[in-house]
Amino acid sequence: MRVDVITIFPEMFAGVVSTSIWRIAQEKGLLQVVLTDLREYTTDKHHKVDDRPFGGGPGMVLKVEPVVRAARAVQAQQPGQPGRVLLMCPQGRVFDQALARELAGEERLILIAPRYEGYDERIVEILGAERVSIGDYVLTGGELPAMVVIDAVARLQPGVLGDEESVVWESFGEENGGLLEYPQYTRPAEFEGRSVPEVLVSGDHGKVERWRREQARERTARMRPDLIENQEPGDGANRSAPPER
Ligand code: 9D3
Repeated sequence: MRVDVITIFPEMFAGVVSTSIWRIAQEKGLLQVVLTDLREYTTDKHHKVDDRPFGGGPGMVLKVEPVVRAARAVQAQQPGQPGRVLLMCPQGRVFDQALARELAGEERLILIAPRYEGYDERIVEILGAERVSIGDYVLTGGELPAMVVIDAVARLQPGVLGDEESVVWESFGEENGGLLEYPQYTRPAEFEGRSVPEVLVSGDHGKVERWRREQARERTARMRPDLIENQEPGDGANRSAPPER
């Protein structure tokens, strides 16, 4: 999979792309992250990527020409495979595991990470871009959201994680049957007067299994009741459908 990122801050991605799973995925040839500096696609002498909004109002707006030129330039590097264009945007479809899985099946993604208060709407129209948000909180730009999307998609590429984890993912559709994780403990068995739950050291695997299922259900009901409400009894699938945007 090739992921292009169009950004005015490529240096923000440098540490992440060269670390951990991303580096391993790239070394194995499973993932190629290509950073493109938007400023290189400006045509004016001041390399302006933003301008004041028509009609007035506060803030600056990302200009259409450099973004469209940059996207077409990276698309031309792999003719016949334009790729899905994602525009990181607070008003977008909220990113979740279902979208991560959908995107993981693509050969090519082009992520546009804007700064500023907004962007020229023609970027969406011309590039056929899909708006993607990572949740309901306000950040200073689309760079971190782009990294979140790449991270979630990269770990779903076959071969990126160990076999064990990918098999779990395939058989359940959702990790842990759509529930939150059960609590875990490791050595020492006692620390500052706190012991690990007796059942975990009992050696009774059936009992451990039942305890974990119950803990996962109880935790999910308490901390994320929305995950339980959307569950079809028995199968662990989460069928909540986000609204079309
Ligand atoms: C005044 C309206 N603001 C929207 C809530 C303007 C605005 C604030 C912050 C526009 C862009 C930004 C920067 N954020 C992103 O570019 C962004 C984002 C986010 O802030 N939260 C969650 N997902 C995303 S994806 C891109």
